[in-house]
Amino acid sequence: MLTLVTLACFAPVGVHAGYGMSVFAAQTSPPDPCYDESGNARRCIPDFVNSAFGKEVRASSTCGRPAARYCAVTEKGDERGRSCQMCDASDPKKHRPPAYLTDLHNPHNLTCWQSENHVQHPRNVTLTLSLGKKFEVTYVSLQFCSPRPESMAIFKSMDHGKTWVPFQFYSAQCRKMFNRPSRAPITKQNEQEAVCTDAHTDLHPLAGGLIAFSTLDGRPSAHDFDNSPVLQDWVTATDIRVAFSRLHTLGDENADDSYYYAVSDLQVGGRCKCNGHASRCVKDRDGNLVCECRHNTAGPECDRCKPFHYDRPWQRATAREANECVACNCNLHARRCRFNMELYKLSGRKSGGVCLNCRHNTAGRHCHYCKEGYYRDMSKPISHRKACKGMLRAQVLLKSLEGNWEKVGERESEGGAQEKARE
Ligand SMILES: *[C@@H]1O[C@H](CO)[C@@H](O)[C@H](O)[C@H]1NC(C)=O
Ligand SMILES: *[C@@H]1O[C@H](CO)[C@@H](O)[C@H](O)[C@H]1NC(C)=O
Ligand SMILES: [Ca+2]
Repeated sequence: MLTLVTLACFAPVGVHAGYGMSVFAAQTSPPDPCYDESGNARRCIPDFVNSAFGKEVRASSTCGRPAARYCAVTEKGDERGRSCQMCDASDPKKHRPPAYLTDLHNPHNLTCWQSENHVQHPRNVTLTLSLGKKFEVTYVSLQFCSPRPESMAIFKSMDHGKTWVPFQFYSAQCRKMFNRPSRAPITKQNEQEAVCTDAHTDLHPLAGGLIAFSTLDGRPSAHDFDNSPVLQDWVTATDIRVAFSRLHTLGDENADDSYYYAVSDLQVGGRCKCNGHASRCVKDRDGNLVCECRHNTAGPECDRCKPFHYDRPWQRATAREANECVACNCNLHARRCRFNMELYKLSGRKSGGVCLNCRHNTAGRHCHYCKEGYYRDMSKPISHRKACKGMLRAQVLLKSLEGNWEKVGERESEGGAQEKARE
């Protein structure tokens, strides 16, 4: 829990840290973290950020339209009281809009989003946040202005909101609400499964409570994340949804205006997902967030090799191995190539690129010899545009005759050698 709070404090700072540095950066262009001092590719990853910061959140219910009274329950010793105020969406002093979920979090001046009163089970209230691209999410946290919910769930989408899978459930009654056991252990067999816990579901504290879901906490392969495609997939999300399923009540159901959900801060801590091939994410021409891909990779998540770099299959970078994409070797005679798995395996997993449409009268997998009817000009390197020369018909004939004579010569000398050996 402590680490989560620390991370949460860092996140908004990171968002602003870039500005002061840019002047300096203009003078001495900073080294590219995706390459070492000798220019060799190495793994690089974007900064850890609160990816929810400043983003729009859609709330299925928000108070103040029409203006309505709400009453915070207070406790002093054994005495319970109510402190009532108005929520009015048309009054900037009294509104509690979803934008307050992701604004700058100032603990001395909390700004809270708030739902309508008493949207109670089986009805729910959802908050939906689009991250705009794939992120690797480390935690999702909520700080409440109301008591924490009796039951809630966190979901994620990996396809921009088309489908959703549960990330985590919280409930004082896991079995009844979500049909799951409480605090079920996570094993290697179910690392990609959401669990339900009854922790953090107390009515107390009445305000200021925190819910922090750490995506890797308690998952056995977390220490070997590099080698766990299951967990890499588990932490990947394009969208986050929080569903508040059930309110705590105090048994005085007629005091509807005492029960609502209110949250001062929603954070989604993580890194822009670039598979180890980019150190930052930027807006593209259409305003979409994309990785700034290095290592000859391309795609929104650097999830494929860029054109002409198909000599070995795409792979995620690891701490040990950058796994950069490698250009096909076509001796400057082709602009396109494709990957061939058979050849790759035959080469001992070194090279599988096959050049397409060799030009300049060349042929072969690497455009490394002259096509039929052309001969090699040995005064030029094979990568030269004129390394392969055309021949007249008569010359072709002569050339092939020459070849035959050479073969005859070879055979004769072989024969000679054999005879010598017999002697
Ligand atoms: C608290 O935040 C609100 C909303 O951002 C702002 O209008 C108000 O002036 C702030 N109050 C203080 C005391 O800083
Ligand atoms: C929330 O309520 C809506 C409308 O009743 C329902 O369609 C949706 O499935 C519910 N979501 C969750 C996560 O319970
Ligand atoms: Ca806030």
